[in-house]
Amino acid sequence: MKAVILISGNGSNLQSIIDHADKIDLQISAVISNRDNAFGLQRAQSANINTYFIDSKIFNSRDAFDNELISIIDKLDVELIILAGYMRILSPLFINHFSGKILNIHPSLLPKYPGLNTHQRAIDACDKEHGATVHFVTEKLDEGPIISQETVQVDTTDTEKSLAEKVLEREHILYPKVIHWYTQRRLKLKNEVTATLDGKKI
Ligand code: NHR
Ligand code: GAR
Repeated sequence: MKAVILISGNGSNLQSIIDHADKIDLQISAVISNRDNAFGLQRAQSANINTYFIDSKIFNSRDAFDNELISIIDKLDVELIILAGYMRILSPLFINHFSGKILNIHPSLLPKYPGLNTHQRAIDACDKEHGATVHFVTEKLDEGPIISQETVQVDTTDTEKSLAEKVLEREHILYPKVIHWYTQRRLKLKNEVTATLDGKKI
């Protein structure tokens, strides 16, 4: 199955997906970044994957930016859009155009801690457990149906950095697993609100 991957930064999840691509029947048609200095762009180039940088500064609205994104992705003719550390909120225009085809990995046990700074927020709340979530992307930020989660223990000695590293290690296992369910056509979004695996509600 053909997919496009959207990134903004380091791209360690992108790397993990590249490394698993053959095993999970995934063909990465392109990697798109909204930041020109994203290290993930270099990772993609090293793997001979086409890259695009879209500069938000040359568009005067979120819709104008997302229209450019839509036109690139439409030409790629992909069945799946994978957000992997993509840090820009997507407009309803984009979400409706690709409804049911967008996955995101978020560094918290959603519905806890949508948005940013999730690791520090888990530490500040003295949580004993933290983790990562893969969900379908819908209009409401980080509120799309949850597909699967990985949990880590939070130690009293953990810092934001050490916790982020522990969570990332699990993300690198979690995301390829869920993407494989999708490429096998076992995973669907029904009526914008329900994720199903093998026809059963998750
Ligand atoms: N778009 C929609 N419509 N729905 C979601 O669930 C989305 C989304 C776009 C990205 C990833 C998300 C995350 O996993 C994601 C989910 C960016 C922000 C944000 O506040 C929040 C959550 C996520 C991604 N972005 C700021 C913005 O104004 C910019 C922040 C920055 O550049 O540092 O776009 O966490
Ligand atoms: C990951 O922890 C991912 O869950 C998180 O950013 C990191 C990206 O790392 N995503 C978000 O916060 C989305 N807003 P990576 O670039 O090394 O894959």
